[in-house]
Amino acid sequence: MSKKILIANRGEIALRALRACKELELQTVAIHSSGDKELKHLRLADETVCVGPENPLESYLNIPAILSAAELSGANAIYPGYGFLAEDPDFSERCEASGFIFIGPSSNVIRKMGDKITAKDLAEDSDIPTVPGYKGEMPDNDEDIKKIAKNVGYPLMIKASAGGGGRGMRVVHDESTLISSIQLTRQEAKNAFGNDTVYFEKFIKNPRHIEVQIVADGKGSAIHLGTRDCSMQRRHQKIIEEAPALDVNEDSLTETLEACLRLCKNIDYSGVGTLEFLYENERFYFIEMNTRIQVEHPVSEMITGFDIVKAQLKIALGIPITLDQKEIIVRGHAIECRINAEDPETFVPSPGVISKMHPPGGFGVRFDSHIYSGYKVPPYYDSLLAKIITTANTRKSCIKRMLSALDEFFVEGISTNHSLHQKLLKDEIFCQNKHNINYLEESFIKK
Ligand code: MV4
Repeated sequence: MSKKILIANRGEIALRALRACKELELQTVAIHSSGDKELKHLRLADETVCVGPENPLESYLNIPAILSAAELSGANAIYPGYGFLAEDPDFSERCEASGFIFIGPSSNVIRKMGDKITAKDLAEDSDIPTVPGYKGEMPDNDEDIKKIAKNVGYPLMIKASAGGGGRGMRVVHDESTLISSIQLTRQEAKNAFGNDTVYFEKFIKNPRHIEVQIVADGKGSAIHLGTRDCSMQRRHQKIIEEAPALDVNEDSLTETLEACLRLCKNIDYSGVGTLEFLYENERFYFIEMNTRIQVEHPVSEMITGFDIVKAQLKIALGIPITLDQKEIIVRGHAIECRINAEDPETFVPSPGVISKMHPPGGFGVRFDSHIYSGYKVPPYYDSLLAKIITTANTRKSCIKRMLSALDEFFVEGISTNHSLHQKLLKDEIFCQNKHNINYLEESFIKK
C-alpha cells in the first residue's frame, strides 16, 4: 500500500492516526496551523504543511487550504479525526470531487445523519428503538400543535432537526410554555444552522448515555464492538467513559445491537460510527448517530483488541473487513479519563506552558496524548491534553488501576482537571455505577 494520508487534525487524535498509518506502512502528511509547529506528531510525519494561522477558521477548518496541501503533497486520502471538518458533508464531498478519498462514510450518509429527523427515520426503518415523539410537519394552528404535544405527553423536548450534540434543544414542562418555546427553538435553529425544522420527543429525565461502536466496510460486512457508557459528563462534554456499559438488560441490548448492524447494512454504511442512546428503565432510545471516530474510542479497542483507527484507514482504502461478529470477544473492562487543561472547579480553560510532566504507565495503562514537558497549550483549540485509559478484568479493578495511574501522572505549569478525576473515581455513586447524565452537574458538584 504505497498510499499517502493527509492528517487534517491536531493533538492526540492526529498522533493516534499517525501511529496507525505507520503500522500500515502508509506515508503521512501532517497539516498544522502556524501556532502548532511544535506538535509531537509533526516530528513523526513524513511531511508537514502549514495551512494557516492559529485561528482554526483559517487553518483546520479552511477547506481550500487543506485541499491545496493535499494536492501539493500528492496525498491520496484525507483523515479528518473528530471535531473540525469530520462531520461536514460539504468537506467530504469536496475531497472526493478533488480526487481524494475522504476517510469516513459517504457525504450522503454524513448529510443524512446530520439531519436528526432523517437519522431517526433511518433508525426506525431498521427497527432501532427511538424516543417516542412527533417528527411530522408542524401545523400552523397553535391548537393543533398543542394536541400533538399533549399526545406526546409532558415533559417533552423540542429539538432542532439540524441540531445535535446538545445544541438546539429545549425542555417543555406544560402547555403554557409550548408555543413560545417552539418559537425560541426555531429562531435559534434558524440563526445557528439556517434550518428551523423542529420535532418533539418525550423528555427522558434521568437516563444513562450508552453508545454502540460500529464498523462497516460498505461491502456487506458490519460488526459492532459493544457498548460504551458516557454518562459522566458536564454540559455535553464527556469526562469519563467506559466499556462495556454494565447493568444493562440483556434482551434489550441484544435487540439493539442487532438493529444497529441492520442499519449499517440497510444504508451501506462504510467506515466507523457511533449510535447514541439514552437508557432508562431497561430500555434503549436512539437519539443520534455520529459518523466519525470518537474521543472515547480507546475503551472499545481495549475490551476487544480491535484497532478502530486502522479499520478506518483500511476500509477507506477498499480493504474489506474479514472479521466476523463472533470473532469479536469482549474481555474485561476499560475506563478513560479525559485530562483537560482547565480549572478543576470552575472548568475555565487553562492554556500555557507545561513546565514539567510525567505520563502514567504500567500493566493495563494506556496514555493517548500529544503533550510533553515544555509543550505550550494554545488557547485556540479544545482543552483535551490526554486520555488515560486503564483496562482490567473487572470494573472495580479498573477503577483501582486508574487511581494508581492518576497518582503517577502529573502536569506542572497549568491547571488540569486531574483532581476532579481523583474525586470522581472515589465517589460512591460512581463506584456503584449508579450515576446518570445529570449526576455530575446536579449532585456531585454540590457535594
Ligand atoms: C434528550 C434528553 C432527554 N430526553 N432527549 C443531549 C445531546 C443530544 N445528543 C441529545 N441530548 C439529550 N436528548 C430526550 N428525549 C437528554 C439529553 C441530554 C443528554 C444526552 C446524552 C448525554 C448527555 C446529555 C446531557 C443533557 C441532556
